[in-house]
Amino acid sequence: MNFHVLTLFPQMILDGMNTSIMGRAISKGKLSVDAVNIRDFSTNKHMKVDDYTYGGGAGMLMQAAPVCAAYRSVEESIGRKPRVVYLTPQGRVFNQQMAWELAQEDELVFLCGHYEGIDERALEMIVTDYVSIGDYVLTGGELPAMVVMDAVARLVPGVLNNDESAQFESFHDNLLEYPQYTRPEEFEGRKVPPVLLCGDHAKVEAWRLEQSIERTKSSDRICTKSTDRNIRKIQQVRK
Ligand code: 6GU
Repeated sequence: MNFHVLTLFPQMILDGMNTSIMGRAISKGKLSVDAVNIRDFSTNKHMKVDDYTYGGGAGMLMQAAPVCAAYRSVEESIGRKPRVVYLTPQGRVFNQQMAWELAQEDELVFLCGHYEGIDERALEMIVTDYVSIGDYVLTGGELPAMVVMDAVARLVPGVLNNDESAQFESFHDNLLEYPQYTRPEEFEGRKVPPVLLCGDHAKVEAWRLEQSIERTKSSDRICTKSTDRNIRKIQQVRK
């Protein structure tokens, strides 16, 4: 998977993505992250990329020309038209299904806006997907782009090792994670749930599933179309 990020702050992307699991995946050649500085495509003698909005109002807008030129440099380097994700509070709210869909691509372009946004004509010309990461306002699209890239990258084969990927397999899909414990058995008076020490694997699995379902039900999130199947599974173990 090759990520191309169009941004005024390339260092933020490179620093954020060359760390931990993403950094390891880049070293292994499973991922690449290319940060394209939109300012490099300004034709203004002061390298200006923004201007006042027609019709008035506060704030500056990123101009169409440098944004389109930065995009075209990527299109040229990969030799075809890729999907272009524009990070904006006006977009579709990102979720795991969107992560799976984006993970099917070989190349993804992320467009990060700043100031009050980007000239609508550039968006019409190049953007294929408008994505938000939630209902709150951030100062720019770089953090949202990194959030989306992290969620997509961990679905790319070879990015996670076996231990890291085992925890999101099989019927635990669509459920929140169960609570987990490591040594010691008692910490400041709080004991590990005894079922986890009983050695009965089926019992442990049933308890974890039950905890997952409780957590999912008491949250206002995640579609639980697998819940009925999971409840039957717990009942089977109890029989
Ligand atoms: Cl994608 N951009 C900005 N600026 N703020 C956000 C966002 C995106 N998603 C949530 N808040």
